[in-house]
Amino acid sequence: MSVLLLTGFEPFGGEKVNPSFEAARRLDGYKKGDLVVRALELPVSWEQVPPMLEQALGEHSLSFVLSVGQAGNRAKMAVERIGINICFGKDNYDVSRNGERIVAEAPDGYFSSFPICDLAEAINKTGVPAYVSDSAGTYLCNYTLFLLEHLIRQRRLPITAGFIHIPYLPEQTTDKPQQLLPSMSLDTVVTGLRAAIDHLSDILQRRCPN
Ligand code: PCA
Repeated sequence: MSVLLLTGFEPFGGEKVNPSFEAARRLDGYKKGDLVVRALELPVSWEQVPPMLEQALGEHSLSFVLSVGQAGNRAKMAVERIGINICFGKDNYDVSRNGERIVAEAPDGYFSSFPICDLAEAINKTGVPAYVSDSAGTYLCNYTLFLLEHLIRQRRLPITAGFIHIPYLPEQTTDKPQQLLPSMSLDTVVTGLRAAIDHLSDILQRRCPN
């Protein structure tokens, strides 16, 4: 079996849940063809994420890393195109970044090594709205996508990676005053992520048919 590592984040910004890890947890152990999903929760921490990713990328039989994060202002699932070499904001552990490069000597950005347009289309086909996003921001989600692509290239790993931002859960919007605050149910998010995983499994099958 090949492994797809599915990461989600711990809650941040005063929220009690983060739908990204709730969804990843639901898909832990999901199998499609030769692919099995392993879920991992990442802390919203500038310092803890890099060693965790470095360790995770060493896992035997790893083919894909799909990272997921919450983006409360988005109405659709957003398949991210690029991770940029900049970090900004205060994390859950009171550690701040102020716009410095993530890796001093690395390029300005890395495109996701996933077939992002095909993934957005596969998600849309299941009836779950998705689009290709040109900015993952400058916080921990962008950081994770950038670092994954950096480490994969640096170590020449046979792994591809990508990032999907997801909206708030409906219950996360009840305490907020905005009238037009988008949300998506956990079932819908799980359906969309499963479609993306199934698509990646098909790619694997075509790569190594048996
Ligand atoms: N979203 C944040 C970090 C953790 C998460 O779920 C982001 O968009 O950067």
